[in-house]
Amino acid sequence: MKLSISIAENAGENAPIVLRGNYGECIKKASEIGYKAVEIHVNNPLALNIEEIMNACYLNKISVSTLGTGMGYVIDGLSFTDPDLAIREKAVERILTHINVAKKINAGVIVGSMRGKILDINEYKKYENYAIECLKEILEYAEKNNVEIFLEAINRYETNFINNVEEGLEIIKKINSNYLKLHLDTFHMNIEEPSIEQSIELAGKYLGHLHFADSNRWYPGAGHINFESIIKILKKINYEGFIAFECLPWPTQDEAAVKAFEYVNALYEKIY
Ligand code: LER
Ligand code: MN
Repeated sequence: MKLSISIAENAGENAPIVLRGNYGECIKKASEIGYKAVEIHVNNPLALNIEEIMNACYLNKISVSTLGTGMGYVIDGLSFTDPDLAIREKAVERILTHINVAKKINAGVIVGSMRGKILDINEYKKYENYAIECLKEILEYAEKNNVEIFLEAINRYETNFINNVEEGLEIIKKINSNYLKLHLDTFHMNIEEPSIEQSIELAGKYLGHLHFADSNRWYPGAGHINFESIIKILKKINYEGFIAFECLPWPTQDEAAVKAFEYVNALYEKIY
């Protein structure tokens, strides 16, 4: 099992990013706890000092699993469903820049909040087509650069577009690229899926990336999600991707990072 942890140089107080601060220090801390990778959340990927990050990863024998792109929506308001073509183009451009960085550091790129929202439910198709156009352009570039894109199902309180496994698979099949995979997050699944386990099974070979957080967005073990049965299903479908912890940094970032790792790692050892 490949465990990863979300890190960011800066993140909002209530953002579900565990380790915050200097990238080198976050990477070192993650490695010391036992993580195999880090997930970097960044708004402008051009601001990353790639050499410094690669060097810290090399020294600490750790990799970058994924780039989280949601700040592009939260901070800059960029989305694939914006009625303004110029904003949609900027959103695509931002993800293409993430792909350039991801290629250099051998990571995948997450598309979560940046797919946007359906602004008028009576015009669902129009907004869906905007997103499909953007995703097609992104996937064409991702294929050329050999970078995987992970499309995340997000709960109804954050968006009304692609809330669950079924809706995620529907879009993925429309784009029809081996480089576009489904990304599931246990926090969102706990709200949207009738059965987390059955939905993971339904995702099957399309599942490319996972976020683990408990029902309250705290570290796994702090809420009521049954991670033991989730790990059993992941084993059953031969899931080989990363599991990245995307939790609130509570009660402290260090405690969340350690407790998440210890809890999930112990369950894994019990099952495998
Ligand atoms: C992004 O991965 C996500 O899960 C969102 O809920 C963060 O706001
Ligand atoms: Mn997530």
